[in-house]
Amino acid sequence: MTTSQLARLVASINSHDARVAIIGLGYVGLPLAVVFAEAGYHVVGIDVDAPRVEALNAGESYIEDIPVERLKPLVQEGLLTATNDFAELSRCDAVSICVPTPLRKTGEPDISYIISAANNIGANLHPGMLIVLESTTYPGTTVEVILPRLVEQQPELNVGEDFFLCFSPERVDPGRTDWTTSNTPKVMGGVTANCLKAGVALYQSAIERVVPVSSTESAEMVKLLENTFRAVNIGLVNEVLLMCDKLGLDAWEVIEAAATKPFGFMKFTPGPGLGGHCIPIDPLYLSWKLKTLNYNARFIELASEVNTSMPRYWAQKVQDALNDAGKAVKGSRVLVLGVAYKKDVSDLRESPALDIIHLLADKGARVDYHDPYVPSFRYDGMSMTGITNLVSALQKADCVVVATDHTTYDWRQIHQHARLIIDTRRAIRPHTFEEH
Ligand code: SAJ
Repeated sequence: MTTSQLARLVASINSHDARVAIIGLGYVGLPLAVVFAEAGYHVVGIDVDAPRVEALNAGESYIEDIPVERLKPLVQEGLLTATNDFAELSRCDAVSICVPTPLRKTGEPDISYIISAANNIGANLHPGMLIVLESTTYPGTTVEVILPRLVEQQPELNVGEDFFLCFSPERVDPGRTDWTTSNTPKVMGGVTANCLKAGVALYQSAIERVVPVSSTESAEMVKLLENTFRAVNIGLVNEVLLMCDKLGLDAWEVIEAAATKPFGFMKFTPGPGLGGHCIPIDPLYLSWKLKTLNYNARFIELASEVNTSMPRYWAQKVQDALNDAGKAVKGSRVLVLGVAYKKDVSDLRESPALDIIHLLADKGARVDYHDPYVPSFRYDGMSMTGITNLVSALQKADCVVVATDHTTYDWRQIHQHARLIIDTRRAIRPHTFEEH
């Protein structure tokens, strides 16, 4: 009786002879490559970005979560190599796809990176191979987009017998050290039962807990629920801010007090809007898919409407505050503190701080910014260089806007030198400065 391809693959996983490829060496792919290499596999990182490939092969890390002292030994031992040659896949037993899934300008999903990866894998598909998609995408992508592109190039191979296809959502939270790739539970769905067995066998050999679900579509939906949960709850607290404004209440006080409830409540905080390349985008993959099924995902649409309205709300707050001080926005000096999309990161993607800058500049304000993580930027048609002398800029500004509450800020100093502050993060709590 011939040994099944599954048995052969599982044997190579158990003996750690399996070669594992990771397509896409970003904040998801590189940590995953390191985790598999640390588990003892030979890992081939594949990326189209030549400088990244070069850096990795030199043992240099460009991802904050992976310090060089973790990466270098793996490269030196030959357990981790990088290339831009997809033909390497023909020598690999497993491949995880960790490529971006952005939105097009039209607001529709852009799965071009997934399609490119699927075509490259299809060209190198061989019996016994396991393919795991990790990129966040709409339910159905694995079966409707990846599978056909594998089978069309290797029609003699059958999924679940000759090769295995799974979806396993990434759960990386950049900058986090308590929950990492190896200790965060990993959901896994397979196209067939054998596919699931193959995916679980590989991932549980390197990750503490693997959570099997009944299909790839279920696994795809799990991730979208996780991020839609965040987008909707952030939208809710932003609307709580708008309501408290009308009621003359302090939204942060209300939320802090509600958060003392030890059960049945989860704290989110209002802010300048919704940034990052995940939370503002992933739920729209789900609402887009549901539209094709003639269903309107109302919570997602409403949350997006509220969250994207926040920069305008805060720009209006600046205008009102300057007006109360007898100043027009036009010609006023406004200093924005923090342009990254959230604290303690340098990532600008979808940052609402940039929308606030745009809106104020359009009203004629002279806008500067300071961000310890972003000395200068060119993004979305804007290019600015941050100010370096913070105290002097605080004193010169007619209004200071706290957009990103980086931990390194000295809020007492900011409170002392700024004549007018619009604080979108409630980072400054004067009562904590009063000498007791
Ligand atoms: N935000 C608020 N109020 C909140 C929480 C967040 O205004 O109470 C804002 C943030 O400032 C930011 C945006 O929402 O602009 C998104 O923040 P986030 O931390 O939810 O998003 P990401 O993209 O940094 O990371 C999230 C991960 N976050 C956490 O679990 C804390 C996680 O959901 C995923 O690993 C990641 O998205 C992803 O890759 O999907």
